Amino acid sequence: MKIQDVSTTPYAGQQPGTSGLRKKVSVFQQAGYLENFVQAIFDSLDDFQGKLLVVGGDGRYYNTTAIQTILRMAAANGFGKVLVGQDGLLSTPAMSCLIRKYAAHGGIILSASHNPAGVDGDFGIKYNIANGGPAPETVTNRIHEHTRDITRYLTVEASDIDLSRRGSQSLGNMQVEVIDPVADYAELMEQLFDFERIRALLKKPGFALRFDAMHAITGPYASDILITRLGAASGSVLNALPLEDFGGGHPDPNLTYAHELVAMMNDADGPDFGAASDGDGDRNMILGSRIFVTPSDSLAILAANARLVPGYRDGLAGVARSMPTSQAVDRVAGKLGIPVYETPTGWKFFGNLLDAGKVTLCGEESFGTGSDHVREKDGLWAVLFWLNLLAARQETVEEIVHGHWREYGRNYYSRHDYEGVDATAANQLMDGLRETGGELQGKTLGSYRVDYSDDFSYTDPVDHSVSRNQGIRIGFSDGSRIVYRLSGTGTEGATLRVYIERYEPDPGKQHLDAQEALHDLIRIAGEVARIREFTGRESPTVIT
Ligand code: VG1
Ligand code: CO
Repeated sequence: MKIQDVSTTPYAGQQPGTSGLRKKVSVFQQAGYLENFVQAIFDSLDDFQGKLLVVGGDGRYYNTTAIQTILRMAAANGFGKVLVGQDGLLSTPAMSCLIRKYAAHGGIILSASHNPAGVDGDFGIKYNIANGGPAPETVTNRIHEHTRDITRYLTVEASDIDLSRRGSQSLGNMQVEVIDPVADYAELMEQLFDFERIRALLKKPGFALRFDAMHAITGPYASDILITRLGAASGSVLNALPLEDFGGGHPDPNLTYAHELVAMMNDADGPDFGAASDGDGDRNMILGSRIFVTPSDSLAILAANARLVPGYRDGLAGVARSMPTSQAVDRVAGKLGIPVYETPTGWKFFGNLLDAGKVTLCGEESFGTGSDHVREKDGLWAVLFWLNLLAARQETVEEIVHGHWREYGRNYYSRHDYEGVDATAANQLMDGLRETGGELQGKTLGSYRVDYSDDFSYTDPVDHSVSRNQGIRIGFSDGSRIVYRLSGTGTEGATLRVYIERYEPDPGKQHLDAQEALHDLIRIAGEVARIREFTGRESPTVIT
């Protein structure tokens, strides 16, 4: 094997965001751009000679090109073996499952998640460590440092690996094994959930299910698990074929982008259960007949009912949620007498808590839910959890949600996104909030009294690392909250996210439309941050 030492110069801005490095495809296509970042990953790792690496992506444009480059570089850098999904496909949770199951040194995921794909779309790359989870900030910072003074990368001259053929091939001294992307993941799901019972539910006359894979990675996973293994009707999985441009769509499972499914579920004769996942398969949206379950409520409901599911029969050690996620799960944890942890946005912050056995379930308001079965959020896992609950409780989605609100109260919740705003203006808005924030305490805004206002800072309870500036919080004396932060996953301009929450214990007042119930707080949020003034926008681009 002849190793080539190729000289290169650094590219600015190769800093991983909330979830890996995401840029336009055209940026990744620049000579040496991908190679620099991959070499920086390898240069930041210890003791990987002869070890196992897992590689795969969400099937978007540039996926297989990038994989061939990475395979050659992995061989040149001294990995012993690489597992790669057939046709280069692996969902993010399946990647996590494989790293753990085969004790790999780590994995490289090619995905920009729900960001649009195609020649003019986005591409992304992310490194996961040996526990199967996203690299923590200590590692991503080290990778970024390496990208700043990189002078060379290593590769080998070799022809492309045939990614369509399962089995072993060699690339220099390294072995490449092309594997079924679904099988190991599906087996793990069979261990956690009561497939027998779900099968019986799906067989019930009149019970209909629709899963929208949005032409992204979950198509093959959903078809295998829901149709082949669980016996759902053949038309149950929509848009099942992964396409390089995701069919021109936006595989972000929310009320705006999954409108086709939402419309179907709102139909009087619509299905009983609906769900969708995102580009890389780690998100989930849950719908019942004419009801949308907010991700924050979903997390709380899964926690409250976990003992009904075989994998969680013994109960939960604790739960964790990202800071902007609603406090609904806190109430469940309170009742169960288990701890709840509040982390910054991004799944990488859950890894230490899961590894230390401090939490079993965790979730984010951004349609992410998961558990200690892997170290990523997991879209299909959440779908199976819900199906298991429906089967065990013999209730509809609506009955379960309404019953939950009656018992715990309802946390009205909404997130308003202002996408693609001017980055300078967005930063000025955040700076303004940081300055005025301190003066708000004790003040009254509308009918709400400010209890605290701060810029969220997190100290990891396991390794004691500190992450600052994770979002501005304004907390009110009745438990209501407004949170502001800028997105760390976008590739154009800035995206301002405003999260609004209000608690309603009275069952007689729990059935308002969320926007209506949060009306006053939404107005306050706009005024305090002077959103219109800074962004020039009258209203958000996406409301969830
Ligand atoms: C968003 C979400 C965050 C999530 C991240 C990655 O980040 O808010 O909760 O972890 O996307 O999800 P940001 O920085 O844009 O708010 V995924 O499905 O894109 O891997
Ligand atoms: Co995703």
